[in-house]
Amino acid sequence: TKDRLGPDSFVLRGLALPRVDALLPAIEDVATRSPFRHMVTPGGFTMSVALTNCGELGWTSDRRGYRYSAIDPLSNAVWPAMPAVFAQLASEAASAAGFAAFQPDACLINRYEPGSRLSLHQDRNERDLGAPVVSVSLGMDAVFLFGGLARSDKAARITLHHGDVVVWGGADRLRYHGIMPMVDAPHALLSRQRINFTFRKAG
Ligand code: MD5
Ligand code: FE
Repeated sequence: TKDRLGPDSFVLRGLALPRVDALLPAIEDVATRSPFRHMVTPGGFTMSVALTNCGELGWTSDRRGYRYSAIDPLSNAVWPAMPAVFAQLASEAASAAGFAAFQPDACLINRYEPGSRLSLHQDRNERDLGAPVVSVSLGMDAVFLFGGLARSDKAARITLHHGDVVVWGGADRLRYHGIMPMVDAPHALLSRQRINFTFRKAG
């Protein structure tokens, strides 16, 4: 099913389910070369979400700011290539939501554990804000906060389940959003984890 979240955003419920068996080992391969790590924000806080990246560019944070980089600062090498099963899913999801010819050059992989959260923020480090963001949820359920264009706008709460794919574009691309603190409710396949990966056109 396809639920509309906003004027230009959609949840494609369960779209990733047929590919889970291929996605999990691909994530393992990425994490072997560029491990999940907790980055520090410019404000000096260590993120409760652990992250890694694949593709040409990866999102990073440190005391100097947020940026996309071709080099993983932990391995000092390029990020792992985007696995084919990732690119196929991103393209299928973008098409289903009405965004043709989506060619992401970055994939940020977030790992949540019980208690992890992502406070309200906008994603605006990508060069082309006309391109959508495609996000895939695996493992434990999460409560997604979907706000407005001002931080103080009231946020709607949407539960994202294992296998759901969300596409944000157009007028919704710069809306504030976040993830509520994760409840400890183990998932059958991923146990006490939620993995979310987001495809972006960053460069
Ligand atoms: C997550 N991650 O579940 C979310 C999914 C992040 C992040 O927010 O920055 O890593 S992506 C949600 C998203 C991305 C871009 C735009 C909008 C939402 N939006 O306009 O609401 O780990
Ligand atoms: Fe975000």
